[in-house]
Amino acid sequence: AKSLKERLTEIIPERQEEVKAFKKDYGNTVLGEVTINQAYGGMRGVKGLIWEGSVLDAEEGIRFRGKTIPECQKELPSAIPGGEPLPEALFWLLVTGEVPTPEQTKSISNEWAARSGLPEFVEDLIDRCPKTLHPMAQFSLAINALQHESNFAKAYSNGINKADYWGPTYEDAMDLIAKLPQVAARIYRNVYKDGKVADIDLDQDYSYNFSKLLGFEENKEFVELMRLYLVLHSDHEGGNASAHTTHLVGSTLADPYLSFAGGLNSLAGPLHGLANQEVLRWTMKMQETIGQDASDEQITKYLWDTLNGGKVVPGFGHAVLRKTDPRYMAQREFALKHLPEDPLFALVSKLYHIIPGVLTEHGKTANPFPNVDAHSGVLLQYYGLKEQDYYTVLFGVSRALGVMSQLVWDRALGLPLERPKSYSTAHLKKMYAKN
Ligand code: CMX
Repeated sequence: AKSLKERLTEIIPERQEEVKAFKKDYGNTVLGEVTINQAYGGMRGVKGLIWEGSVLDAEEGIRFRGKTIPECQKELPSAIPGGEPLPEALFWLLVTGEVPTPEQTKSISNEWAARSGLPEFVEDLIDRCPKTLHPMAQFSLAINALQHESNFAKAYSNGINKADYWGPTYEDAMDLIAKLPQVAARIYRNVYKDGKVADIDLDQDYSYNFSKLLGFEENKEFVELMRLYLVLHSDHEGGNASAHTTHLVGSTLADPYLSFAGGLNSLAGPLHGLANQEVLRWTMKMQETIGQDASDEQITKYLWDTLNGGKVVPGFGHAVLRKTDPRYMAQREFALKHLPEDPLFALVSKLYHIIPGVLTEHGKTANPFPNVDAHSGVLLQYYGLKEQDYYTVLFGVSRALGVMSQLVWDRALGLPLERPKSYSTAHLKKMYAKN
């Protein structure tokens, strides 16, 4: 069977030709128009990006290379029969558009384990961070430092031909993904535990090893959750802040490490990835304030207090989605299967039924339904990974799969420096205002 790089070497010229021919026939086709409201409104709905791995539909949610989450769960190789799909297999799918065989999936597990070592100075750097530095800031810091290892940066300074950019980008992408569990687990063990990180098992899969480094591998269910979690958070087309930032930074030919660090910094914002930490905090605070067995009325009142305080209800709403996020549903299914009796899950379920009505009545949000972040915390809590400030780091490890696979395609397709047009209000008024 072919390795991922061998398969890519075959596919890339075909896709390059495909894009060339498509652009030749349709290059001047109008994709959309942009209103002044959209320019002030975070470019919501503006069509202006290419993203190969996934496309988001407002109603049905994400598809990875055309496959829904339940289809991925059915078709991608798993570690145990009928179990959750392996993130290795999803990465192969995102990169190639093809479902890998179990052997090909295993080859990625082995490769990531083999590439996982960190340079000593990066370990030292993480170890010297104060425990009070947010885990996401530590994560970003460490990824920037890993730039020291970049094949792409070295090849560029040695004068690599444009046509060959994708090769060292791919090598960096594989190294970076491989090293993430070591970085992320070191932060976890330093901030919350004894600072000791276990050794990777070279024959195990990525999620097992990440769980092992964190100290959770003995619980098989937790390892399965990790596999599902790393699949679900991987990719959500190109316009979300972490994906777009990685792509934008990468478009300057900054190497994959610098690009991904940029993506992590935007994931660390509370309107994006940090929402998973905020959800749990908000839910626990609610429990503290109105008690374990609060009535629907008490919960509703608490919700209105949040909204009237000028705050968002974390984990609900979405810039593109207009229905319940299928990533939320996949986690809910997992909870129904593995922790149906858990009191915190019961509360999360209750919120799932109450919040959309309240947000609808509030009348502002375009989408009152839960997103991915509304459910991840309760699962992690159940298995004892209780440190909320750490949750976005897990999101970040997963997000690398999507953004790194796209970065390889950015270079393979020769996508240029991104540079959209902006205007000042004064200039826009001069262009359009009647008087
Ligand atoms: N609670 C309260 N108000 C909300 C809301 C929520 N959950 N979601 C949206 N709104 C408000 C917006 O703040 C906005 O108010 P203003 O007009 O006063 O500015 C209004 O409703 C319209 O916003 P929208 O068009 O529905 O949503 P946007 O595309 O602007 O923003 C998002 C999308 C996700 C930032 C927003 O829904 C939000 O803040 N949700 C809570 C945070 C969250 O869960 N983020 C995680 C998203 C998934 C992820 O990236 O990880």
